[in-house]
Amino acid sequence: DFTPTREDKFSFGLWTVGWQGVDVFGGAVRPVLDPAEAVHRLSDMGAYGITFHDNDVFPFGSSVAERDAHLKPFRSALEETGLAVPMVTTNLFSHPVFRDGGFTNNDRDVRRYAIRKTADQLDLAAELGAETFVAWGGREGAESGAAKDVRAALDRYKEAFDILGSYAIEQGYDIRFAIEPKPNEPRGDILLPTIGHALAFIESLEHSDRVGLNPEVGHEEMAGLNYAHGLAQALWHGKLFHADLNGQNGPRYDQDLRFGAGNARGAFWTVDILENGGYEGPRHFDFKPPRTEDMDGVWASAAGCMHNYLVLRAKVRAFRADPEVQQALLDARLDQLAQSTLSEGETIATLRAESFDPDEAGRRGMAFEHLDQLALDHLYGTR
Ligand code: GLT
Ligand code: MN
Ligand code: MN
Ligand code: MN
Repeated sequence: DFTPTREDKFSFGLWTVGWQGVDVFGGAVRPVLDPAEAVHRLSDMGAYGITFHDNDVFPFGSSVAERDAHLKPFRSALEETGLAVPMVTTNLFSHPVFRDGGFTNNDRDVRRYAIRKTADQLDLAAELGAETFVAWGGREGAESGAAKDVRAALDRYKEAFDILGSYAIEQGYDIRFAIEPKPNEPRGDILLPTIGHALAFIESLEHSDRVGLNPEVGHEEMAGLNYAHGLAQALWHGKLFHADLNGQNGPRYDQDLRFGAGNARGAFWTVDILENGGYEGPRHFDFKPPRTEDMDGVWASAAGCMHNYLVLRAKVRAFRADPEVQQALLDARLDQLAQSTLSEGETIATLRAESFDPDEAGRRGMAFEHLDQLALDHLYGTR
């Protein structure tokens, strides 16, 4: 039975089911989705949470009164359904003022405005009990060389996170920031393009303990990278604060397909690391129901994200529990990889004193193909 429940911790961005299909080549194909209706629909479908940008709920430039008026029905829907708001984020990319980005815009007044806009949204995030504040810097970047001094831009990027981190601490907000890397689109080249770039950047921040990652499937795969490996390294650094799940077919434009579509084998290993790697956060879907769909298709696509996750989770569990897989893991020496290379007290001298025959060791096969075939058999449903 693949019926989603709240314990599965599925959450959706309001901008995903609410995407009207506007792209570079055409306008809206679907009606505006009322945020309160999205809350009810997602709750009925078995999701536990909804996430949003400020301007997904109230228009850019809203006064405090206008903002509250737009938030009112949304808040009521949250109360009626008990749906959580685990994550909140700011739109620093749609309005023309952000044409060159927010935190790293060459214009100083725009950067100051971007920080203020984010602080306002941080207040709302804390009020709604969000644990995570995502920062996707989609407009932070360049199309040309001299236009962006990358080192200065990184100084400004750091400055923004340092200021916002201090603000969150001063306000007593129990909230962590999660940077979402992306290599390109909408900018020709985006700053902090991959998990690795972002991890290195985070270490330079004043409140680095409060800043981690929100990696997205498609964004890593656009760069030809292995998403599950990226998640594993983020976990290793203690930095996997959130995850954007969707589907992608290799290096091309950001497809934002429903989770499980696109690279299905990658999705299997994604679920494996999320379920078995110590991640406890939401399973957040950031997809765009294709422009071919009407609203029925949108909800079918959203249901598909959760269904595919649950199907893959069952397959991953069966794979890990399979005795033949456990033997194959031993044959592939995963138990040895988990062991320290030198034992307590051993030194380089110990290694020099031991006899090792590289030719003999060089003849050993690793037995990985059999192991991977077992995984594929589980994935294909032939085991
Ligand atoms: C935008 C982007 C996503 C980000 C969202 C958060 S907005 O839709 O394509 O990948 O996660 O800002
Ligand atoms: Mn995303
Ligand atoms: Mn994307
Ligand atoms: Mn997206």
